[in-house]
Amino acid sequence: MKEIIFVGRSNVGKSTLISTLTGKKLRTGRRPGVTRKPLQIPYQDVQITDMPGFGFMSGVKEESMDAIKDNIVHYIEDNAGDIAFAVMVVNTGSFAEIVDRWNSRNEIPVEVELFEFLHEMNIDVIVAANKIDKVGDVDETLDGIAQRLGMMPPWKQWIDVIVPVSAKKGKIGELKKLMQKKLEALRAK
Ligand SMILES: Nc1nc2c(ncn2[C@@H]2O[C@H](COP(=O)(O)OP(=O)(O)O)[C@@H](O)[C@H]2O)c(=O)[nH]1
Ligand SMILES: [Mg+2]
Repeated sequence: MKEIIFVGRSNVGKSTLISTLTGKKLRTGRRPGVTRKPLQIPYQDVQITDMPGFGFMSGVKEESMDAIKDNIVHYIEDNAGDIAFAVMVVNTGSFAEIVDRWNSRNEIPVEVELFEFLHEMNIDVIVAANKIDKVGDVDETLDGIAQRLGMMPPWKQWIDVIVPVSAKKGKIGELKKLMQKKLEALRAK
């Protein structure tokens, strides 16, 4: 069966977003790292896979965080043929700061690495810019995300890639539409 993978840093709202999309209750929480193993949830004629969150988690050793990243990469490599597309969920308000912090240490931010890896694997990516309810200047912030992912601002040039959402407030209409468009293209193949 075809699947849509949801990836992203811990605590960005992946599980909340999937719950809002599917109507199925998933464990969400303030405590990062609740989702450790890929979790499959039926969605229309495909399945959604809630991937473990990567990045810093309090109480989790650095080796375990690397292991989680390796698991995600292996999962994608092993299942590439079945992956219809990916939804990369980001916390809109903190994305730029986190990416800049990594860059200043001359390290590639995990989300940038993953975004590029998915493209190398020929997997289409939707960037769900979540927690938009907490952002003041939406356009400026989304421009900053686009630019850091290698897409020339303004972000409005990339409305088929970047979609602002608020999983918590149930504002996910545009994401649903974009997912639908991709699923229909897939069915028509
Ligand atoms: N303000 C706000 N909070 C959100 C939103 N989506 C999720 N959250 C909160 O972010 C926290 C982490 O959510 P969760 O779905 O567990 O993140 P995950 O680790 O990526 O699966 C929870 O406290 C959610 O209620 C959103 O759109 N806006
Ligand atoms: Mg989760």
